[in-house]
Amino acid sequence: MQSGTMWKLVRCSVLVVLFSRLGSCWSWSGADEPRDQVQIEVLFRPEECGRRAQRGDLINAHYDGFLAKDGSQFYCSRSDKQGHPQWFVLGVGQIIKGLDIGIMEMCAGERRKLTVPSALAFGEAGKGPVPPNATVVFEVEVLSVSKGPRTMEAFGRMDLDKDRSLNKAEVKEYLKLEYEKGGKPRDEPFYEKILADIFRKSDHDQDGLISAKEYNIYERDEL
Ligand SMILES: *[C@@H]1O[C@H](CO)[C@@H](O)[C@H](O)[C@H]1NC(C)=O
Ligand SMILES: [Ca+2]
Ligand SMILES: [Ca+2]
Repeated sequence: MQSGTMWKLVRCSVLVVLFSRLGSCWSWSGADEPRDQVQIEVLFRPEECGRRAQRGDLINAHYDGFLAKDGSQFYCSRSDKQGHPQWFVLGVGQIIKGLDIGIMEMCAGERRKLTVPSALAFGEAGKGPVPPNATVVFEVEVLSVSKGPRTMEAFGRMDLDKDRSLNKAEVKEYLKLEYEKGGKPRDEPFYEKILADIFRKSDHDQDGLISAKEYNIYERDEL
């Protein structure tokens, strides 16, 4: 008698697990998510929307990543990587494709919710906590949009000693000029953070210099 009750309990919890699995499967396949498009929902747009982000712009943003399937969070730029917002050049593959697409035209202060199919996110393999073929949702808040350094003309101007490569001092000088031109000079730690980010993403052989070739990678399909 007692073992019978026990068995019922076990069976019951197995069923509950089964049903909750099925439930999430159903909502998963039932949700009509396009496989090749980023769904963009504007959550907030400031009344004064300044420069709209374009390919090649230098963006500073916070983003949180969630699995569409169950809403669980897999990334938080407010706490991961020391919690400072991410610097990246838009539209050149420094971030996942879905973000490159979904952040276009955002202005400083704007917030968006981006639903990104796996093909434009972590693909068939998934990555870390993101399982294979997972649709992901990003909540993005853009903090600043500025003209990025990604033109050959800019490269020429940055390369003060004309040795066809950029060291940190040269890039920093350029950034300072750009921010001062925009009427927003910043403090040293600010520039150091951007520099570290730019070099981490662009100096592929880590020799402390961004060569014309390393720089050019981003230019290829702009020409
Ligand atoms: C992911 O999707 C591809 C293409 O639809 C499929 O071949 C593959 O089996 C899927 N992988 C998993 C783990 O579901
Ligand atoms: Ca140089
Ligand atoms: Ca290098």
